[in-house]
Amino acid sequence: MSESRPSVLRRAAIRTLASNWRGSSTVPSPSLYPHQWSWDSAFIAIGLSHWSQRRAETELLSLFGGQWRDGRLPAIVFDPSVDEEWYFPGPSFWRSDVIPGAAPLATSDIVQPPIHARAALDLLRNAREPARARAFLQRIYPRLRREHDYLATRRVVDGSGLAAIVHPWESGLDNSPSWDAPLARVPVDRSLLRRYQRRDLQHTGSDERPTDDDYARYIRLAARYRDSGYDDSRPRSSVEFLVIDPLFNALWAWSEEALADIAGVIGLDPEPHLRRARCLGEAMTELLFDPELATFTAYDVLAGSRVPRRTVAGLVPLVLGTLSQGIVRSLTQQLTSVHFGLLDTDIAGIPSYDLCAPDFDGRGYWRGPTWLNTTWLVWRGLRVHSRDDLAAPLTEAMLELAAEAGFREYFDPRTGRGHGTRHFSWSAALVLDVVQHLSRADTTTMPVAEIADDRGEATSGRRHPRHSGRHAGGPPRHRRQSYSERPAW
Ligand code: 2M8
Repeated sequence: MSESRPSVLRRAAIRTLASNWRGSSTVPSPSLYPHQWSWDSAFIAIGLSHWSQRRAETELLSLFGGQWRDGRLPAIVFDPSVDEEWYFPGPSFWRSDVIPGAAPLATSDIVQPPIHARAALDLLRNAREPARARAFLQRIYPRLRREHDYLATRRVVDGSGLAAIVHPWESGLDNSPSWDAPLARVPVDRSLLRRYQRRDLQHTGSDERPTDDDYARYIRLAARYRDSGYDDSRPRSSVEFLVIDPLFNALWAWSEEALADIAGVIGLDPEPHLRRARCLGEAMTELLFDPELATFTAYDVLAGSRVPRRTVAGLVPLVLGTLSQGIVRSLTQQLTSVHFGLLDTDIAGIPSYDLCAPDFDGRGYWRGPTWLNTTWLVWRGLRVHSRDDLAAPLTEAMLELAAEAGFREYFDPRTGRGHGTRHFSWSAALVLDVVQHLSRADTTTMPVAEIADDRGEATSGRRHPRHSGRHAGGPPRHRRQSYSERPAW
């Protein structure tokens, strides 16, 4: 009898995660992204938790090894054994080593969407050894709380109650069309591209990456933030990009709800976290929901107005159980409309941008392609609101994309073709989560108190290598690799 598709995908996903493992963390991609990325690690840990509870814990703990004294959780923790030439901007650009209060490891200095508490809670839900998972939560809770407190004390702007991002990279959706208008006020200084060399184009085609003008602006914004000493209270007149993003804030609120559950599990008061989650949800509805577009949008703080673009970031707030019925209805209508085509059999997954927009680009990075992480977030949101009728086609779509194109970085929603880098970790990790969801009773919506004390042996039944320090072993080390067109399965 031939092996079922979920089982083939499960094995392939584990193989990808195992080969991208660097001893205490996982690289998003062995070629394009050879360090540890913040929100990637959260998705990866969720996938790992179905295979090796210990690795999943190590993944998150090693990420928090890069946390700064002020609670900031940097977007990248650099692997010191990887050549600086491999990835730009690397440690010598960010210079975290000269910042008082930075971590002893080299890190970048901007943040990424705060989904880590949610990942930590999923680790408990997926754990074969819940007692061990509870001890892990005890250990990581203070770090997660500090991550959120940094946002609450340093990033909330203008009494909005919501966190602002200071760089498009902080959104995770780097070249989203939502940033076009806010970025238009950032001058393009082409000399920066001579001074600093882009490395991404050595690994993938320029038509699948942000443009040179985008990069000139990214470098300028990052350098100005760095040169201010990463000062979140610098004068507004010197700030060129300040945006309140619905995905970022929704994940913060969703993680705050998770932190409430974690606090309960370890015998602490969940109420402050629940209160903050509620406030975030209400503030988002007030400031970011656009009744005309019937979706959440970004708010450009410097312009004092919303950015009227329909992107997947506007649909991710579905993860919040506290949204009003009216808003949930708007978002599900939006998803099934011609703009995102959820029930259209010719559209695969959730496109990152409005299919009807004149500048929709099916292979343009975050300007149209379907990504598995944002599709997975919408899938989780649909299940929060018991819309299994809409979640089911997404389950199928995510498996189909991976089975047909492999664990690519992203996919053209109209053709299902894979684009960007290969062997992409969060694609593998989240497919593993979806496969697991199919194969057993789903625990993600179960009250944490009902999680049994003992679910048997350690997840994989295998032993994993001893962690001999950070990022021991594995490619890439100072050399390029070539990869076959299709994955091996
Ligand atoms: C992409 O972002 C990095 C910069 O942080 C890059 O383009 O070099 C984004 O897709 C981001 O969301 C992701 O975390 C990162 C690593 O996968 O790559």
